[in-house]
Amino acid sequence: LALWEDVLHNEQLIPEVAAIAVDAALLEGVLMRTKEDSNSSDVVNYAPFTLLPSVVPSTIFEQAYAVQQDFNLLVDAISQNAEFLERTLASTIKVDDFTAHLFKIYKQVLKEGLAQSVFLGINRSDYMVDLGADGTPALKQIEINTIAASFGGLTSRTTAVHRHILNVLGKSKEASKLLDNNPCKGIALGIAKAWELYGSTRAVVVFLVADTERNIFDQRCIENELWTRNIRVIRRRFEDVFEKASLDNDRRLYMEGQEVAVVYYREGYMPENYNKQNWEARLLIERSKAVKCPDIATQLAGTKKVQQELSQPGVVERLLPSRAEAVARIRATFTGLYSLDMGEEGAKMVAMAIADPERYVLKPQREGGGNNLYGEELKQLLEKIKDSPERSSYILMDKITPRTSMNYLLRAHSPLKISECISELGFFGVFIRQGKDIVVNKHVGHLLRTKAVEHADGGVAAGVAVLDTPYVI
Ligand code: GSH
Repeated sequence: LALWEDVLHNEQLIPEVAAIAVDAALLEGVLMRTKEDSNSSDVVNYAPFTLLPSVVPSTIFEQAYAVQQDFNLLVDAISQNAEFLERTLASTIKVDDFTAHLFKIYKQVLKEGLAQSVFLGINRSDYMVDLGADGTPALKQIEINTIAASFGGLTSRTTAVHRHILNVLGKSKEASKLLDNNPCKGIALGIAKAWELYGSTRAVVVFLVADTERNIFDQRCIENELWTRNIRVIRRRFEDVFEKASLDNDRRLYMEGQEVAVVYYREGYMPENYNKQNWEARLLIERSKAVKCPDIATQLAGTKKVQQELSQPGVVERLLPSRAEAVARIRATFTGLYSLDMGEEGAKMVAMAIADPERYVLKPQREGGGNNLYGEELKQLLEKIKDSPERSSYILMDKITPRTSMNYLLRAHSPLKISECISELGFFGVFIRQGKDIVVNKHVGHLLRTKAVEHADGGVAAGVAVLDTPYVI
């Protein structure tokens, strides 16, 4: 596991190789707008990445690969189960406005009846490798992202950068072992298939994006794959939808006169993305005949409260009846998850977490990273809300202890220094259902992200983690 020892401590070599690595990233298009540059469209830099690939045990990698199609099925099953969503989210929507708003739209479109029978899911299930008490590595799910699951584009280009670095270091044998990875293509093919099923060659795909997207190149990777298949893509904001979109009598969605086949959300996953008008725009899209990726039910299926409920005995079993093997593969990745709902059980968990805050992570119903609470902060918050219904807007999860490794995290505008790091492995899945028929259920690639141990929480978009490549052994 001390794989790159010879390189890591060679202080003369590192700056030279780092400069080569940065140019390789620029050449390959591993790009992002930095925080500093985000307001000027003509300033671009490399996306942060590790100097060296990180080790992932092959058993772990294969397990995560094998379970992805099961998770796709599970997310889809939840999205179709109104009774389950209603019951599971009942306590959450009383105290969490964001989930409540999503849920209101969900109920509204269900009542009206869905205009589209094609469903496109692009999911990313994220894991860490837990060492447990006896040091045996175990794959544990952190969360599943069902909306705006990012970095499939850039990660498709990162492997080439790490291959080049290893070649430069005289490690061509190791370079040859880095697995090919192209989630960008898989995601684009999923959108293309949904577009085809929509059935109008004139219709466009809308990428629903924010005003300024630092991660625009990741989005462009997918966008450009669609253009090469003669599928037209337009980028629009909720504001544009509010001002310029409309439905016809058949609930076909029109954007500035163009019919929309697919809406692919890269925005809309957190409360800050919405104001009154944006909620209206979201409702308009949900009511429409366009294929939504994800539809509102699938977004709700990705909430922390649902994740916690799934860990209860019998729940996954009931959602996926007669799929015992899939259920076992899914269950094997679960770590301890606990409800903080009002009542005796919840009160017991609150007390346990206050007594031993280092054992747990406190998670609100939020996406986008950087929202979780740990240690002293966790304790203080729980002490404050322990007798209030507000506590049910959170769930509690066992803290995972992954193995650490040393690496250099290369980030524009930051000094070069060695860091003790932990990694998070994600797998992308693409799922398409038309009515009752599963048209696509695929695993389309992986994403490894690495961050310094001092950051308990946060991904690449939040400015914490960096892109990495798994060295699978
Ligand atoms: N709007 C940006 C984009 O479209 O790339 C960011 C979207 C975002 O934060 N997505 C989350 C994610 O995949 C899931 S909701 N984050 C991974 C990371 O930041 O490392």
